[in-house]
Amino acid sequence: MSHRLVTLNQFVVEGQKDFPCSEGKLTRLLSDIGAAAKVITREVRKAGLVDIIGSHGTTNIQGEDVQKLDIYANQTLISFLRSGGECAVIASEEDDDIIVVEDAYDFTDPKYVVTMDPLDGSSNIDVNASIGTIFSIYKRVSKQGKASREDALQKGSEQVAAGYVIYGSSTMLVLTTGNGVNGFTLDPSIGEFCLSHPNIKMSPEGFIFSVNEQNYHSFDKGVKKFIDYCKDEDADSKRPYRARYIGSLVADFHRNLLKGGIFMYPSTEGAPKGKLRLVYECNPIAFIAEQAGGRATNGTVRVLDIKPTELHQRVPFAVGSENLMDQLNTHLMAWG
Ligand code: P6P
Repeated sequence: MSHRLVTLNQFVVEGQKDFPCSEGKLTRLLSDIGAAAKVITREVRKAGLVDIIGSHGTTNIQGEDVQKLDIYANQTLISFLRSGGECAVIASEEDDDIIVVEDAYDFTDPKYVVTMDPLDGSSNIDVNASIGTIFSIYKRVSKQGKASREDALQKGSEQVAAGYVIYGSSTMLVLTTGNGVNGFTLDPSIGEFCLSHPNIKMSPEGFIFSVNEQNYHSFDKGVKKFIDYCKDEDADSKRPYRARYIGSLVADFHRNLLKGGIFMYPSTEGAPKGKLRLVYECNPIAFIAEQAGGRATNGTVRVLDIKPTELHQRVPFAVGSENLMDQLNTHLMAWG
């Protein structure tokens, strides 16, 4: 039986019935993000060619300024969000402070906040490893007038939607609006994100652990003991654990989402508060993980319960399948 092709926009419009008060504004906002992702895909796909037609920061043979891809991704998303009119304020990992979308106020009453990491893992571009765009959507909490920084400093539990785009062997947008997780693969032949992974669930039994063991020496004892547990060669029950680490959060998480596993970026000597950012990376990934049946903590508390105090605040991060999160917690409780 041929499967009905469902595009991202169709899926979100059909999902509007889950939001009784929906006026299509979230639909439009998600459509704007999807459109920006298509444009970013086009540039990412030819990144390898830049050296032929001019390296970053110079002009190419067309005389165009060749921008660093993460700056390009940031400007593309901001442009689509500004013109879409549904976003009151943007907080981007690429910008020091919030971007209040004032011109939207002239013709709409924008209700939403977007926080984003426009292109995470961009250091992997030169080696053609997968990279990603990560985003969260909140309802603004500021009442009237210009949106404020408080709008972007809400707890992750307040997210109305979150997603990421992974620019890998194909471009895929993974999205939750609070009713489960769905994956949409970009079909370049029609230029549409099509539903390819409906109702994604993270296996409650994962066996992949993903951590940069270069930092092992400076991990807390409980983290070391957990890693040793996963690697314990002498275990009577040969544990089928496997180590996988790409060094790109979206790629490492996406693999664990589909196959089960745990990703950790604990605090280290070089990053005592952790490396990953609560607002731009940990909250959206945590929301998706929980919606797929997984869990996400900073080692002690649920990530979505942490109240951000600064836009670029970093936190230690562990996200994954229930069994591995339980094992990590057991070792942290025993060893600290
Ligand atoms: P490390 C990429 O630079 C990034 O921000 C995340 O995507 C990734 O998970 C992490 O840093 C990798 O950091 O220290 O292991 O290279």
